[in-house]
Amino acid sequence: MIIYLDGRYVPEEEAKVSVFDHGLLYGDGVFEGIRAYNGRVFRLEEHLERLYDSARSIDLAIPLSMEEFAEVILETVRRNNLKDAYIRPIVTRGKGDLGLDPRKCPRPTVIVIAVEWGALYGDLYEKGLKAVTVSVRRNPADAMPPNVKSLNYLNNILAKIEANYKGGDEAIFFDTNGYVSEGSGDNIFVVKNGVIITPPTLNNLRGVTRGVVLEIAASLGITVKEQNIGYFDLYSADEVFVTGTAAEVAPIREIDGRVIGAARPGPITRQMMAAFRAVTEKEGTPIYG
Ligand code: PXG
Repeated sequence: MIIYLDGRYVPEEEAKVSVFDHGLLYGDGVFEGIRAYNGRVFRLEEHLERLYDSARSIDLAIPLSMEEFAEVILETVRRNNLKDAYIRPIVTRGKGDLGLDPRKCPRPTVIVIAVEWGALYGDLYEKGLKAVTVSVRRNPADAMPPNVKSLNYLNNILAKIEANYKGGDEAIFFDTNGYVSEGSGDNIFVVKNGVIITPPTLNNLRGVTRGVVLEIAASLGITVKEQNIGYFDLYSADEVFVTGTAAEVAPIREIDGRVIGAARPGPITRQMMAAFRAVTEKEGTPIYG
């Protein structure tokens, strides 16, 4: 496996970062998760824009232009001979001292990892996932905005741990106001009476896949409302699905023991899954020219 690290393409064994890197010491940094399908990188520009927005919001200057970063991503996939891949660009604050002051970190660390990748949830795309709501709340936007895709994912990991103990395939977060936020690593949608509803993105990550689903719904003439939802809307939904780069469009069949709809992927969820697959098959930045 070949990793991009600070200007060089090196074997995994040589891809080493300092123990004084603030990405490790403080989770001080940002990342992205990007997919390549059949030799093309899906929504590369949108992921890069989000990476740079995340970095800007934490006052981290990425030492590459967006065009240079795009080329590094493509070259990393090429050097690993991948066609279907999960790509993880990471930018940390860089090496500093044991204090948290970022002024002690003169140079950000830039890493790109690319690995072969297939479907995340296997047969659960047919059966549907069991989701559980969790007691840990999503970071409030006035503390640690969920739109910063930061290296500090402890909030999400705590949700995942709780879901694991409760026997759920995925966790559903609420925010501190009692509104539904998102999953531990995906956005959430409910379907009621033929209308798709998803929370606005102050209390969750503005997912690239979420954006694609909104585009698809518009093109299919399905009404989408971006509005706050609560427990009641989850439990009484006709259909629920989650979206993410790793998860793609994944149906939820049960939440906290309540069966959703007919306990199998509903018609709108299926339509979105198929349409999403079609978009990933035809779009993307070519990796091999
Ligand atoms: N919300 C959160 C909190 C995420 O981390 C998404 C939504 C979906 O965004 P995109 O742009 O991918 O549609 C994400 C991204 C994992 C894992 O192991 C998942 C993400 C990131 C890192 C790891 O499931 N999802």
